[in-house]
Amino acid sequence: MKDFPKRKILTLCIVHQYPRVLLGMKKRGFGAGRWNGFGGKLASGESIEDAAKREVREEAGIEIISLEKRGVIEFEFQGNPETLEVHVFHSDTFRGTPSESEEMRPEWFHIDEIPFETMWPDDRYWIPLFLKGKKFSGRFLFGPEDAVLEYNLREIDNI
Ligand code: 6OG
Repeated sequence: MKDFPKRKILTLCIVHQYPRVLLGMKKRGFGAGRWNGFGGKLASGESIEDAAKREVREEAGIEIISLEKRGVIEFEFQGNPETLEVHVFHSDTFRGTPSESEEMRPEWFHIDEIPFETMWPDDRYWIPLFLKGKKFSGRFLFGPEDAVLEYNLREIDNI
């Protein structure tokens, strides 16, 4: 049977309280061993924004009060017909204290000490825009060992 291109929608939320960001060490599953924002797949019937809030609650134990969509990034892996469409959210207000879950271990990082070496390789391209308050859209193609083979990234006015 022919492989039809598939698209999976995911959320990614980074809490940014200047001069710190809240990241989580992914303990299992896709991206395990890397620091990242919090997020995941949509539950059925759920809006993208509600999914973003739910994932932060489940993974970091905090209740997001306000969030803003800042970016949409498409990820493709060479030889894999699936496209990941990741909706990136910024939040600066939440209730509660971040706590470890089965999936993530949260930690605050100063924005000058973001651990890019232990993050998905695309992050060093778009996180600087994110921290400057820009909106962006992009696409990354990964090859062997998750190297970035091609990418484009642009600032946009509206998202
Ligand atoms: P689960 O499959 O565990 O959610 N994600 C990525 N984040 C970055 N920075 N780069 C990528 O490049 C990513 N691919 C996926 C989206 C996976 C989480 O990981 C994010 C979700 O927040 C490939 O439910």
